[in-house]
Amino acid sequence: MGSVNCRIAPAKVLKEAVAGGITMFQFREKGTGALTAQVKFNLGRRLQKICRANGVPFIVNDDIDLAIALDADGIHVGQDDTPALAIRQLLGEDKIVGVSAHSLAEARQAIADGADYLGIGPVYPTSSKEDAQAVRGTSFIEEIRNSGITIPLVGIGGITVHNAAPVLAAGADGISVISAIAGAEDITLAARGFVHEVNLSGS
Ligand code: 3NM
Repeated sequence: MGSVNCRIAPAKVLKEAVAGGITMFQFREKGTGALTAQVKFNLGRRLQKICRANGVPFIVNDDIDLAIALDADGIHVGQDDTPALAIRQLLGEDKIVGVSAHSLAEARQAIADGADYLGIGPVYPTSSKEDAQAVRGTSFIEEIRNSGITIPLVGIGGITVHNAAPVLAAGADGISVISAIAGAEDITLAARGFVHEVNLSGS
């Protein structure tokens, strides 16, 4: 998530989500009204501190310079961002590299380039990404999983606590969420609900 996804202070959102048991955080400062430059850096640093204090890996979306400046645990890139291969070469083997894939070919290429995990979506309609691709449904996760790909897959796009189970049943190892947690009335409860779904699925 980023500041534009939050109805209250992002640091408070993150703290409440951490209290609910989230296992990874991605700083994604994008979209209309997103922070830039020093203010973006400052927010990233603030959120990273919360993650560090709680043992939650902190990943930066897209912004390689910020990931390096913050010494983030990793970076997540889409197909239009810096290629995963260049990022892997730049960051070395110790950092987490995640890649969004929207086809089996993209998934295979990302793995060849050194991706540690894949974001697969959008599973359901989403309003959190202005340039989201066509909805892929859960069958796309099944297709990727059944293709012999073994690295972790996280489903993304329109996932709520009510529709997460089919995503996990299709073969996702995890669930990636913006609005259903950051925009929730009770953020901790929402995060806890997802943890429950993941635990139920045995993922
Ligand atoms: N990436 P929400 S969908 C950031 O398909 C992002 O790659 C997507 O937000 C992809 O949980 C998406 O609010 C938005 O739907 C996820």
